[in-house]
Amino acid sequence: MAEKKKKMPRVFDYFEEEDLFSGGVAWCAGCALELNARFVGRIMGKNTVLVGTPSCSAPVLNGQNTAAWHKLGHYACTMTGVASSATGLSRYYRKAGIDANVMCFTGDGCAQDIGFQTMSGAAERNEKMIYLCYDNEGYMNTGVQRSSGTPFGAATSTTPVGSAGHGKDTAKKDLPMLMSMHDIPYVATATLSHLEDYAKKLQKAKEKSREGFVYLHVFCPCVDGWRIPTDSSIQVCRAAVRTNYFPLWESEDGHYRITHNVSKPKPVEELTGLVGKFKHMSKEEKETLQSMVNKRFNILKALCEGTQNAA
Ligand SMILES: Cc1ncc(C[n+]2csc(CCOP(=O)(O)OP(=O)(O)O)c2C)c(N)n1
Ligand code: SF4
Ligand SMILES: [Mg+2]
Repeated sequence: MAEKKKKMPRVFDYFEEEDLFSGGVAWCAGCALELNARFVGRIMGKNTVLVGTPSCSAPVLNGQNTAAWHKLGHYACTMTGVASSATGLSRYYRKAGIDANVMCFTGDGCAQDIGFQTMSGAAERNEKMIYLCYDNEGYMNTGVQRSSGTPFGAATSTTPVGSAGHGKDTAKKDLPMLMSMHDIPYVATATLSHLEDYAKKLQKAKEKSREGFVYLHVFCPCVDGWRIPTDSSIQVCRAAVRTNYFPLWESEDGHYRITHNVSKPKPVEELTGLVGKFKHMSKEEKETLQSMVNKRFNILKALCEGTQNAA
């Protein structure tokens, strides 16, 4: 008898899982980080320990006074040592025979800059853990300073628009690509407008973190720092994908694959027009940003083609 085909879960199925966060939490209205954390909790489940750092996620992950705001395990860590602390936790759980997902859950400022050294070290050692970076493209919790994840042209409190400058004048660090060069079992990008794609990647992350280091990079708009309306975060995520500003891809055991093909990419202006931090940009500056986006996407495409049939 033919074996019954396993039904793939659809995204709505995940919303039947328990929401592990309480109803009222200390994130700004419309913050993509809230949807992100709730979604991650639903898919990762209660046997997950989040290793968090000072950031916009900290007030919620830490809880208030004696009350917790979620039902996940949580270890509050320094920004510099998050991946080393997670290394200890992961090794301990395995030694004690405890089945747990150890997940660093940090902002871009930690992953791309302050905690980069220990993260890169843990990846090189192929520690069995997941590192999830929610990328809101700056140090939001301390007042919207630029990080190396801030894109070219964006206005922040340390790259202001005025007589001495016109937003950030260097490119955004391509951290997911950098992490994929560590030769780790799994790297993926995801965002909140494409939840089915994101869910699959979280499921895969769980499996692959039993083999070694997994890196997930999640595009996560900040309504306050980006100066966007509170009901527009998902629209901004979608525009980032449709313009190839933030392509959705994965690298599994060194095989790169675009997981959501955009047949006719829109000009990057479709994204910058929605976001206050880009509003001042001149035609030439937008062209520079567009050529940066094109260049990165061509590298990704070449990697996908080059590794498709590789052993
Ligand atoms: C070693 C260290 N440097 C600086 C800080 C101050 N600090 C606290 S939260 C924060 C912002 C973190 O930015 P990010 O990781 O991107 O998270 P977000 O606030 O954007 O969610 C900074 C710089 C710190 N706590 N530790
Ligand atoms: S400042 Fe930005 S990232 Fe932080 S809670 Fe508010 S909207 Fe979210
Ligand atoms: Mg940040």
